[in-house]
Amino acid sequence: MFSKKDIIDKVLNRRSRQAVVAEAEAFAPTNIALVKYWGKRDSILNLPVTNSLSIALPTKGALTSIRVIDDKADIIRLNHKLIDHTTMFAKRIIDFLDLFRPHATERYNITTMTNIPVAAGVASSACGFAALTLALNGLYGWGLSTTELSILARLGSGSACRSFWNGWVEWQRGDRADGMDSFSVPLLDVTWPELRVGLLLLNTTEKSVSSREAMQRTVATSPLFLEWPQRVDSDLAQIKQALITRDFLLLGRVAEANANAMHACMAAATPSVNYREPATEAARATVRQLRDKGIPVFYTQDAGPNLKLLFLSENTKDITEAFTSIETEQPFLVEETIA
Ligand code: 2P0
Repeated sequence: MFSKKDIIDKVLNRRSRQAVVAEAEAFAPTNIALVKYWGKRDSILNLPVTNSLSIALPTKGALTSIRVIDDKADIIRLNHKLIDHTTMFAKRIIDFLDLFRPHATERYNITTMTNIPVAAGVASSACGFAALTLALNGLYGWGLSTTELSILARLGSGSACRSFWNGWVEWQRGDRADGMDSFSVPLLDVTWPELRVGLLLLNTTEKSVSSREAMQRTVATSPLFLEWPQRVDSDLAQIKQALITRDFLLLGRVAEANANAMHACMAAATPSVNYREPATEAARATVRQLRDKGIPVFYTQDAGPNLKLLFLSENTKDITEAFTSIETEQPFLVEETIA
């Protein structure tokens, strides 16, 4: 068994932990998995049972700045608000920073601005830990590769290892016990300018069961989880095929089925986990009705009640009429990031 510190030492390989700038700032986009990461083979190092595949939302994410301070405690701000150290949000950040402090008394001021809801199943921890890892890399001048950054961010939150690129990204599970081969790679040559991802925020309050807890419960108790790895292999192959052939119906159908299978796995856990709320069910039904009318639209859902819709630019009007509150993202049109 390896500890997180073992992995940090391997990746940093005696690099200095002396700040080279007064303050470092970095942005990371959030990512939405179309083939989900659900289940760990090592819950300390966040090593997954399977590969997963995501699409980045280039204008949605986290902008994080970090500086060393002469203080007794870290100062953590989220969207200008000071965060209490007793919260899970602060605890996870402090635990992550503990891995990097050059000495136990080094303290940081961390400011994060995000334009997505936190802990509502919209991958806030993914972009948050990726941005923080990038900011640390800048603060200490490590000059790490994106592969190395991906490995480090994974120690904060698994899905964060996919948040270092725009476009399609595959997290390769790896086989090694130390996880040095478990990082993400971008599928650089596959763009799809007409693709749209709609964020349907139905309830943005913090979820009652964390994805971490839900994942552990699924692996430990869900009989359906036995079939999950094989399912992912097949879904990944089909989605990659859909990307190569620009087959939107195949992409959408497989992504929706993969999300449904993940939610079925957690529903079969003991105690059962259910992130679907009445508004989620209603929105899923509307998606199906639109399809019945010949409009190609599909949903995916993560560890929260909100949906992400997949559709093509030619159907934007139909979708925004059916879902008036939807926020439509263009994954392959990189605009200004958040200020
Ligand atoms: C994903 N999710 O692939 C899946 C689908 C939620 C549903 O990755 O424990 O916050 O920090 O490794 O990355 C959310 O889980 O979990 C997630 P940890 P994480 O996007």
